[in-house]
Amino acid sequence: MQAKATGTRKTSKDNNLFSVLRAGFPTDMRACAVETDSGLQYSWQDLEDATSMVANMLESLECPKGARIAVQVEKSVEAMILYMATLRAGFIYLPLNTAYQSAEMAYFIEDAKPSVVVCSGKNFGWISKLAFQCGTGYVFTLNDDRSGSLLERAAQFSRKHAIAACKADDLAAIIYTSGTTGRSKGAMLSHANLISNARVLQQYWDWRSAVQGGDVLIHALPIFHVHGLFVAIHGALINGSKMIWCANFGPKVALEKMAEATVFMGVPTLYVRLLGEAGLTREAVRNMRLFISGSAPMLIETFNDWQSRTGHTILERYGMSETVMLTSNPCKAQDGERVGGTVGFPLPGVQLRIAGEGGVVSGPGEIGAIEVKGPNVFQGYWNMPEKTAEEFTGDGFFKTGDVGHIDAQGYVTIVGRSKDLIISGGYNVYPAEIEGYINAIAGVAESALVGVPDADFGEVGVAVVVAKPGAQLEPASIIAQLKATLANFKIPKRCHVVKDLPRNAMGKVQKNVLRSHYSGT
Ligand code: MLC
Ligand code: AMP
Repeated sequence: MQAKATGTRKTSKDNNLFSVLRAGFPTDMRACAVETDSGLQYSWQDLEDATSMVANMLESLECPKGARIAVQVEKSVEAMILYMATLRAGFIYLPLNTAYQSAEMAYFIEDAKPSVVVCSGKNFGWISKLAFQCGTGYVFTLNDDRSGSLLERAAQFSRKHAIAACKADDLAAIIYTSGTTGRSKGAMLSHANLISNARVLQQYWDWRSAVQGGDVLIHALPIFHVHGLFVAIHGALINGSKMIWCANFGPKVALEKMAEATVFMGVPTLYVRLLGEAGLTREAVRNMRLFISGSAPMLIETFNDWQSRTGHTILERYGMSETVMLTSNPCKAQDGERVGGTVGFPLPGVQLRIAGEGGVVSGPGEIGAIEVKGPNVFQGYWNMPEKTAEEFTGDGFFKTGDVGHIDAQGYVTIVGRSKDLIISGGYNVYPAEIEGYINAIAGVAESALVGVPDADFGEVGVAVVVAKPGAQLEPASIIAQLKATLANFKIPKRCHVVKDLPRNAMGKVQKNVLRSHYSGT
């Protein structure tokens, strides 16, 4: 595992990520902190009051130190307030994708054993049953219209709250990422991990204070993954910058909001969809300072089209759940140019190296496994010490599972992945998990899921399935059965039933053969 930073054992409220974000709030607490696409306004004082009330409420439950607060709710400002309040009270936030269905939720709840679960009112019946069976003490509801038992209960609590003291390496959040074996792993991120990354990005992306004209962020991403939850929210809060809050991404609304905003963050699909809008012109984005893309590879055509349509050069950056942000193309001219197809330089404090067959490679352009070390690198996988140990080198570098190279100027390019992973519209889909579900369908002998290029989502899954002797399989029925069980983004967009799967001399399925055969089908 990675070496621990010094001073991590001291307990102080200054180690709490919430303190650091709170210190960024502007002096004028009446100013607008968040404006929603439905016209609601929240001042900085509203955030201070509401996070205090929810934090007091959470503390009143007398959960043990290190308790997990698992949350599966639709995007709302109140959901962000719940995240901030969890930090404020010193508990561990565990966000869950709203697309997860019961089998997926059962796994997370059984694995993480949260003390508190917060879900949408419409899911209370089945989620509370699951949670209480696993020993969860409290299940609250929170809806995107500000109704639900969480806020009703919090309304009875004080607007004053003393931020919980913690150690720097105490956990702030657990982010589940699927695994190549099909079992999701909870990446444990400490307050220090998240604080270091938020501070580095504030500097590197040159966030402007109110005095410098004041950045305004369009927040259009989901808030259960690193990109929307940490990179976007922390970026705005630590800088005291207003957020324009979109409950869902819609290219028309996002484009309209650009007249009042300066920063936009998106996965490549969001840029592809914005490029589909005739209204995307230089004039429409004249107020914008910075467009940031990440979470998935961006096609060079998208990068170039954006430049010619808007006059702006997208800043591509690279990160992951286990490490938050690792590299970024330059923001300020003095740091260099933004080069399309690359993910830029390692961020200040991040060590990034390329490991080849015989050890660390030194020559520019040599391709190998990307390994990283730094104050942003996570504390390990929840309840999986052996898996954690496997993912670190002897000298404390984390093996990202991404493959790339570094050029003579120091720009990092990702060329592929050693992990069998499909990234679709910025969501990760692990073939092993989906194949497990397909193989469990009656009449299926075996299957393979491969990622093929897609103009909208970048990559989408295609399932190739072999039937047991005598069994009749219908692709539509396979898809329908998967839809009944799995999160929607994991569903293969197409399914083919074949006689057998191509294998190499070792008997291993040749996914590259399937990928090229089914591309464009
Ligand atoms: C939705 N669908 C998807 C999908 N999203 N299928 C594959 N991949 C996806 N990402 C399904 C829907 O269920 C629907 O299926 C069909 O595709 C069309 O849906 P849609 O209406 O077009 O989808 P939409 O709701 O508009 O969502 C698309 C999207 C969303 C791109 C806005 O996927 C999204 O917000 N992605 C961002 C993910 C993200 O934040 N990633 C960050 C991870 S952090 P059907 O069958 O019902 O029609 C990370 C680290 C880092 O990676 O570096 O940042
Ligand atoms: P997640 O597990 O959801 O955090 O996804 C992290 C993975 O997304 C990384 O390991 C990369 O494979 C991929 N990724 C993130 N940013 C980029 C990027 N800018 N370009 C290519 N891949 C990226």
